[in-house]
Amino acid sequence: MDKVEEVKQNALQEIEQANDVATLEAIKVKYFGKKGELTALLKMMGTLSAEEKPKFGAIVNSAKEEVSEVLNKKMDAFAKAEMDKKLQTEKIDVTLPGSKIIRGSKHPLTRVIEEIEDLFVSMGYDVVAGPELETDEYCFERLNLPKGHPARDMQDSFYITPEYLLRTQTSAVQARAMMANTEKTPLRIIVPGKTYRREDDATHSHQFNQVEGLVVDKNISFADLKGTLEIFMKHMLGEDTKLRFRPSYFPFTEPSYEVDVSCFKCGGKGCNLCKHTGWIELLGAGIVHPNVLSMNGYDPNEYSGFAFGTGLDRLAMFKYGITDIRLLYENDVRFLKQFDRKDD
Ligand code: 2NM
Repeated sequence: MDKVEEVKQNALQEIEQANDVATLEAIKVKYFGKKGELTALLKMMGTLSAEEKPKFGAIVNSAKEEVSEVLNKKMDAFAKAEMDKKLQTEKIDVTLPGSKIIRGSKHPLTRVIEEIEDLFVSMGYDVVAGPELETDEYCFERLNLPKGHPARDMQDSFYITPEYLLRTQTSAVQARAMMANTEKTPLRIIVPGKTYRREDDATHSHQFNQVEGLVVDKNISFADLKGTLEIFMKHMLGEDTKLRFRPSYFPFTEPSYEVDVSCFKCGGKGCNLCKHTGWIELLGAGIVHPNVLSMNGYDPNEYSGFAFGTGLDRLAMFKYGITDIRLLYENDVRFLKQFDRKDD
């Protein structure tokens, strides 16, 4: 029993002198662990008589309880002190000014799209959107490209199933707009949006942006197309811009044209940008094929129309002097920051 009292006093003294949690943990192991001194005392009971056992057990247990209570109290005190210290040093002053977030800038493609939308809306057009995952029906069939048409080979497309593909051009939306207009009233729409083709280099991206326009009305002629594209290009590239129409082929228009603009770098004299021709090819256009009108519910004897399409990436590149199309899709802030404008 003297031994119990001695161990207890030693333990209490050590606890008293401990200055940190680690020391207290060590004391806990020293006295309460598997090979601890208080644990060892309990094990001694085996050597005692049946009469002595309960008495001795009670004394050891009361010593254990006393030591453990003092130990736990001191541990709690240390933990609290540590928490108080943390709360002090890690205090956050919510009234301090925040760190500045640098304002972003509009992507050059967004600028070009918005500029085009504003112009065409001012001329009475609607801006229309449609699905990027298209059906064969709207991407080809309703645009005068029946199955087996050689022009389908012109496009290397991303097919998802034999029926569904990522749209190769936004004209699919124009077919949708013609079908959706069940009253068959005149249409004036532009469709800006993402399109997809299987190509990828400095001038081609597998995903690119287009805008296509469609006007369907009575007595629409080539003059309307020419005047509209002139307004469009002068607005985008400068009032001095001239247009040149060359005959071409598209399945959805007849006649069809490739449209060149006079080089805005050299003014048509010839330079490296226009490959010394003075012209830059920028648009495709034409008079809507009568088959397209009738396949989408318009009577070609009553209505006529014009349509055009251009790549927004190319337009943005020319407008801002960007030399690699991939810069438009890399999201490099050093590139994007160059298009910051105060007027946004
Ligand atoms: C182009 C070039 C020429 C076009 C045709 C149609 C529609 F819906 F009327 F058939 N939409 N867009 C068209 C015509 C697009 O892009 C180079």
